[in-house]
Amino acid sequence: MTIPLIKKSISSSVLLFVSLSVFCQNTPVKNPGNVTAVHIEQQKVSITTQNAQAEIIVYSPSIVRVRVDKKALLPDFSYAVINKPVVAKTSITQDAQSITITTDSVKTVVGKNPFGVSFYTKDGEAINEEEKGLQVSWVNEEVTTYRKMQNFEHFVGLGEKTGNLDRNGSGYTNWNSDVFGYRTDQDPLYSTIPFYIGLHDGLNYGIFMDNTWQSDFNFGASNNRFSSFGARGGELNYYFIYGKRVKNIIESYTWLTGRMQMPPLWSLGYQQNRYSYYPETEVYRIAQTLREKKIPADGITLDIHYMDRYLLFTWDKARFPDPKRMTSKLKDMGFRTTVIVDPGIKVEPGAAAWERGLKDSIFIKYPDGTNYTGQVWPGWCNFPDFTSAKGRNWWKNEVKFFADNGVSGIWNDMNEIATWGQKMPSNVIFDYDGKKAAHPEAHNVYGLEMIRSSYEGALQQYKERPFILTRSGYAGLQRYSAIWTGDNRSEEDHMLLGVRLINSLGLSGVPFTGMDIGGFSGNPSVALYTRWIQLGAFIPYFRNHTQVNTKSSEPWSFGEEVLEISRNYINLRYKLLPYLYSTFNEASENGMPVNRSLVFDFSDDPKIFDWQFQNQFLFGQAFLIAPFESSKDFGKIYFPAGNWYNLYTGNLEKGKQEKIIELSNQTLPVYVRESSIIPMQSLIQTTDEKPSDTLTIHIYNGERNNSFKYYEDDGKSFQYRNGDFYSRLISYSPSQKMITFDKVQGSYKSNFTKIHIILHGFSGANLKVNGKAASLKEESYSMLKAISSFDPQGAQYTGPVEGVIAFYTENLPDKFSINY
Ligand code: NBV
Repeated sequence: MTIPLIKKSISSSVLLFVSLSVFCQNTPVKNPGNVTAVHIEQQKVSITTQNAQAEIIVYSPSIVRVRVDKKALLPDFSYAVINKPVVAKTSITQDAQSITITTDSVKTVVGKNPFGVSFYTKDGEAINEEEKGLQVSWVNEEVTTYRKMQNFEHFVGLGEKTGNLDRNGSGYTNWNSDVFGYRTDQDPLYSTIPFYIGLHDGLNYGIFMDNTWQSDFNFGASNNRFSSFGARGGELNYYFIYGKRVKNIIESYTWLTGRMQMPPLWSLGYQQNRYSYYPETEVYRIAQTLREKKIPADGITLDIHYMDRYLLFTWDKARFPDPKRMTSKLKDMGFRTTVIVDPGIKVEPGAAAWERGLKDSIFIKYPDGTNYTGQVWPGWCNFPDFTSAKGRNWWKNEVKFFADNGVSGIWNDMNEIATWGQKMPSNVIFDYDGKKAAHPEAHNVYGLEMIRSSYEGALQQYKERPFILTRSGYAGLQRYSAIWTGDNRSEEDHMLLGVRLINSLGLSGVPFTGMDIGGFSGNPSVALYTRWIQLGAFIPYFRNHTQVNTKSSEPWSFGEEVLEISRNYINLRYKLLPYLYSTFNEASENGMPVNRSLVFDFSDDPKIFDWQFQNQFLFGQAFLIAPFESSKDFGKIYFPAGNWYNLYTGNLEKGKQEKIIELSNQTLPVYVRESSIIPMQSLIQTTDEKPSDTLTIHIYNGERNNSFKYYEDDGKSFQYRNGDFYSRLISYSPSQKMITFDKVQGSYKSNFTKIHIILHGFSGANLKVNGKAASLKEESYSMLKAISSFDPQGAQYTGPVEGVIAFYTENLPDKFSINY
């Protein structure tokens, strides 16, 4: 039979089918195929398809988990997820075409011919759908799911990722990497958080793919059809999260992966750092100079030169003859000491830590049972297996070394794992908590399990809140540690990228974040340093750091003017600590970011994705920060909906407006959102010092209802968990013309006995406290005065129109309200 004959005898559509199925049979891309069996339980559907196994599990009314594998699903295990499904009203129905799983908030439809999973609102609006025709697919062991690109879909989050706020058009890989002096478009960087938020048509959702293998996310990069996510191995395992607002999605994601603990108060102060301060006289000189020059500070950090030849759990005794005496002297001066730790333990017979590790057999190994050896700072090293309980316990005991020497903070570096050559072999075996995993599966969680060990070790040894800092990590890292963005460069672009990285981490469940202020590699210009340190006052972890052999980078190293500006902004940071600490409380209670990309509050305003405005963020709920390159004389700012007060002049700016503003190196553009409630304290030089007895609360007039949960505790212990905190909700209702201070909660005695309320933009005519005319001490006031010594040249208080009222309240009832 000849080919033309066949062509004649069958229609072209049949021909197409024949050729497609021939194509499919031979394709290197494999799919699950059709559903062949379904087993329904209360909140779970187990599915068998022609080529795969799947499970759909309702985790909560708004969280649905999907698992798919070519083989039988393995027993459940995760380093990231800490919660099990909660009971949620669920209805599961099926017909020949599909299975429908409906909760109170989301409808999941599983197609049967072929298998595919899509998510809708209860009203049937598409939130996130399988891209028809492509399905879940495997190319060898690499598994991917393709999601239909929705109209004008925006994507944000994915943790520490370079690029734009809106990731549409970009693709990313997760493989924790040591990337010294990375480019501003480099990918991947140090940590992996496979969680993003998608937004379109007023609908918002999150996707968390819990898979530790190297993973890839594509948000319409090099294609016009789909977004996709997948991994180079393991099962497709993701959580779909539906939420009305970005905030609800972050809350659900951090319910799954955990939230930060309250940080020690000192870790919110200014931290002085360089690679490296030594010997101890140099450390004292730095501490002393900070005090003499009246630069508030709480922390000094020691980089690798404190160790004896970089041997972990040692001190270089020539440089630091009596570390305990030094840390205690520093403590007396109001400084906490943080030291760096790397995972590499030098292979050196006689070296105590290595001998102990060898004896306890806690190092990662080759399949033949010999320890893996890689080269890093100390020379050839072995590496503890933090994915084994034994390895973690070993490390926890070693951490005693720091407790014994009065060290307060543990800074985990090089934990990607970084080794010279950056190519750990694939056949290195990790315990993976008994399941055994080779390097490609364990790599991305190594850093997470290291900080878990450091955190738990510190808890065990210190009995106080530990401060842990890390460079690498995986989803859930916020439970143990703060993170900083590694080896940036002293360049304008890096300062702005740092802001986006921090904002993205905040959207990805990690509120306690920092970047090297001033830049790590290279030397910043005077102007850049100035702008960066101003910005640092509004960064959750505020640390100045620089590379070995760079110029000095302490605030006094750039001349008198820069010193004064730095001091002004660090002062402001310290006065804002009651506000910041309360904001951290929110982070620890419900996972909210401290630094909030504008998408957090204004997700339906497409303007905020504009590259010109994408670096703007809110510091907590009140402050709009507009970072610009220090080299610019003018900058364009976008005010989102609402009214905004210039922090320095009090002038009002209308929202939904772009505006060109003049820039000065004296001030960072900062605006206060209308209706904001901002508690502040008097200036202190270290958090060890008690502020004055007066808590000053600034309230800004506005059209928006607002509330702020003011929070205090002892700043160091875990007693707050037993109710030993002081908190009260302060609410502002413009429609009722009322400000309410709720009853105090908790047993902690506040640091403050007086409240000083400063109303910005209110008319003072009829102020009443609890219904009675208030005998108020009225005074004309300005924000400039409120943050005295914060006195940028030329700024004059010119608004708001109706003036500002300040009054003291003493002996007020527990709950009180102010009418105006
Ligand atoms: O320990 C030295 C540095 C440290 O200062 C820096 O912050 C880390 O990101 N560390 C990397 C090792 C290598 C630096 C080139």
